[in-house]
Amino acid sequence: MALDARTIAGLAEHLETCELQARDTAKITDEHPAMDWDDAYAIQDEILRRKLSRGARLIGLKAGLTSHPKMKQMGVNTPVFGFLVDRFSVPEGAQITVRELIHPKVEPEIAFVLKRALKGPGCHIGAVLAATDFVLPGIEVIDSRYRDFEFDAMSVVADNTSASRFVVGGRAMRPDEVDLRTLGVVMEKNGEVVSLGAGAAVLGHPAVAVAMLANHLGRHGREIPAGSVILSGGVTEAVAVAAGDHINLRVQHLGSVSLRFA
Ligand code: OOG
Ligand code: MG
Repeated sequence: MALDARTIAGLAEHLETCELQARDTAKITDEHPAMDWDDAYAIQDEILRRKLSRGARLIGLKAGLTSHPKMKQMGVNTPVFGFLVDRFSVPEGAQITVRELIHPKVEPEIAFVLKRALKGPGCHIGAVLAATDFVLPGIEVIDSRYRDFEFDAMSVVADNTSASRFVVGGRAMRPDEVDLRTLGVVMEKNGEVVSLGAGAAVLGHPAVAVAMLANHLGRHGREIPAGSVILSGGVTEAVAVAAGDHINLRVQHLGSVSLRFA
């Protein structure tokens, strides 16, 4: 750790205030170039602690920057992990008020729901599939608190990996009923196809992202709890949205899920 506890608490407060007030900020490594990975995750943990102390519930976790299209788009080439609280979750077909956000983008994702906890180190694709109750389509709404989505890996980790809102829906299927690698993903904005991909875009198999998450948590003596929803990371580049937009995500065999922006 390069930062002291007060600096970490101050940065967490700053980033969370930006989130709650829909204001952007410069990336925090500009002012704290010595910041390391442990600091970045400690800031994220402190943001979670703040939310839990105000009554939020931890409902899931996310992996991000797990596909080449996403890594290339953001200029960051390491997967990152974040948390999902109840307030981020919106119902199928929900309307999201753009004014409450800074510069939202949407990404098509494969979501996992676990029936058993997963603990690293040594977690692998087989363990993930065995512990998965079902998979389903999800749209993640990301909203980096950093100006123009300009960040590096540590800054984005501190900012809870741009987590903002998400919806899961469609048809839930057991992981042995679908081939998650060849699963086709089609995202439409206002009826036009804006991104296309297949599950394999995420680290060769989206379950690998979940295994990496379990191994990441395992290094800190933590696990992915049973019942968690896990977003495995954008399959394609994220797409900017504005008031009036309608987003529909169709995933092969898993039906579709949609969101509106107003
Ligand atoms: C970071 C979050 C990335 C994903 O699915 O790749 C992410 C960002 O791009 O702002 O959630
Ligand atoms: Mg994402």
